[in-house]
Amino acid sequence: MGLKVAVLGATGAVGQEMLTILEERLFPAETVYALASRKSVGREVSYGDKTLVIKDADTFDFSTVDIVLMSAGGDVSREMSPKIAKAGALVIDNSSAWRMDPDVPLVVPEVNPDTLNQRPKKNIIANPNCSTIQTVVALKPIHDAAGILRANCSTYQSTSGGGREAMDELWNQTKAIYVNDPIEPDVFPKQIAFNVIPKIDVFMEDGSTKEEWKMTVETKKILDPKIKLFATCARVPVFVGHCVAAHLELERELSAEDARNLLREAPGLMVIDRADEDEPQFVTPVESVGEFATFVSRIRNDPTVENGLAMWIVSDNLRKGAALNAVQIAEVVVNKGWLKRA
Ligand code: 11C
Repeated sequence: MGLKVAVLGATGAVGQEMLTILEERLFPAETVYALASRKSVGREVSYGDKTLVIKDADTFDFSTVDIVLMSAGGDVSREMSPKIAKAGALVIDNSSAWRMDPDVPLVVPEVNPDTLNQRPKKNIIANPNCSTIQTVVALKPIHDAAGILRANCSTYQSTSGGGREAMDELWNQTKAIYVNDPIEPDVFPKQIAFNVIPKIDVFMEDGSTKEEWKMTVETKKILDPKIKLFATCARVPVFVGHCVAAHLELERELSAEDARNLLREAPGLMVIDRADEDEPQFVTPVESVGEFATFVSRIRNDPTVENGLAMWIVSDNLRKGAALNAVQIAEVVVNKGWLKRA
């Protein structure tokens, strides 16, 4: 018998990608339910060539499904995930609510699949933050080969990381500027059109933002607690696709050419890197949209530190940074045979 799957938060940008990717990757679902808050009940969303009608997440009977992909924000997840898990469905949650809970695995299947050697105690698995996911996918092969001591990362994050309203704000401000209308920032703290904002999420006590903190603590949990990672995260006027400029200090020397070859062989990565004025090759966010891969370009040795290596990492934040990673986790779970109807 096939699986019964629910996508909670199905009207959001990530929820819709979850439905698309479940269908694209032929996830073995017999039935897929699209759930959201009461105000969206009755709306329609696409699942391949089918149309699903949104049901009310508050009244849905979760004992009837095997797995729930959640993208409904931290507050909803904190309240609902334990109830869903208790009803018997395994939760894969895209919010930050459970990521640092020691009893909840934080998983990127290409990086730490071993964390799923046992069924999670709480029946909840956490999906990391989008900029963390693409960073650790690219850092993992380098860390295995040469040991990363320190990573200094600058991010250039698209507006879709902030959801549909954030994308709309970029669109509306861009139009307003062309017709000389006033700009009124709402989702973002300052004008996003034709601008760059070095603040994503709230400020913490030490002056870093929560997005920067997430990159540090999540990388430690997923890849290696010994890695020292410092980040500056900025929002750029791009709709989809996040970029990370990572500057690494390694334990052992690794040439840019050897790094390129390692990354070419590693799962989930595609190296597009040619520093040749006649035929330059590097990836920008626009080219990453709709792709499964995380792209690595501009791989160079950094002579200003011992064993320095720099790279430019680009990924579709709604896919590998969110929905795809969640579906990949679900695929691992199916292969483990943990789901009652599998
Ligand atoms: C952004 N990275 O681009 C955020 C979105 O912790 O899952 C994802 C927030 C999270 O704004």
